[in-house]
Amino acid sequence: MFAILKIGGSVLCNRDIPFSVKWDNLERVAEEIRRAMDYYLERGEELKLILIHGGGSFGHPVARKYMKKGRFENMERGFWEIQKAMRRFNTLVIDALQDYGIPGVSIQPSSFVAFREEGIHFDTYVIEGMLKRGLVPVIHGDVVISEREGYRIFSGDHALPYLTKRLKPDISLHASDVDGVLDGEGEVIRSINSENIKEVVKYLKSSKKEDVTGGMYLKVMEAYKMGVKVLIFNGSRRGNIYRGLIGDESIGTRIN
Ligand code: IP8
Repeated sequence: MFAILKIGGSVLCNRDIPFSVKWDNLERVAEEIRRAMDYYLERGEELKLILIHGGGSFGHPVARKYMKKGRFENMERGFWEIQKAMRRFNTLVIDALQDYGIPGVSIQPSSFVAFREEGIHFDTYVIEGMLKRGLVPVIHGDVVISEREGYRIFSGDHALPYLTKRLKPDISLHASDVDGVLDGEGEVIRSINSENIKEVVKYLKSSKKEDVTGGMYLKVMEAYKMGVKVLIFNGSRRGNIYRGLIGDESIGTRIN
């Protein structure tokens, strides 16, 4: 089984308090990944995993400090400071994984990823080599250089579709703090496929809750176009990370 799992910053951090970790959730996520790895091992299989995490209350507050009218300023210091905040967060995540015997290793986008005119520049040779050797690359949202703007935020939401399209995992998992893609009544839409995609997109586009569904609309469209099985689910609920990794589709919305 080859899975790419993105864990939203809100699962691992208290959004309102800079540099604050939800320790219980972090430990639970590591424990559930361990359990999923053991599940496959017991069946003579292997879970190949790439983990992606967002900026949480580390990258975001620091990046905001250097953002003036939509552009980054004073980045001789800012690049260093944002990178450092994300390095701290990434180290905490990887330490939690290592505590459960999960061979997580750091992939720091600010060192080698860029936005170029033709698209994202992101060489995956090393990541693929790590996967072959049983390591778990842990990639995070970060600040990166950009050909047009000078600097830009490279989000977990850039990393997930990029790596999914390129590496074609068996499953691409989006764990955030919502239960899935919701319909007008607030119910989780269990499956999005060629039969209902038009209807779902029409609803997400027309919804008044711009901030939430604007993001969800893009996520759903992106996921649908990836041509890989995608699950969008709530990673703050106990057991869901484990269930997602073993392919239980009842935990949220399945796309494709
Ligand atoms: O939370 C943002 O990553 P995201 C990374 O996945 C920084 O959007 C540095 C703010």
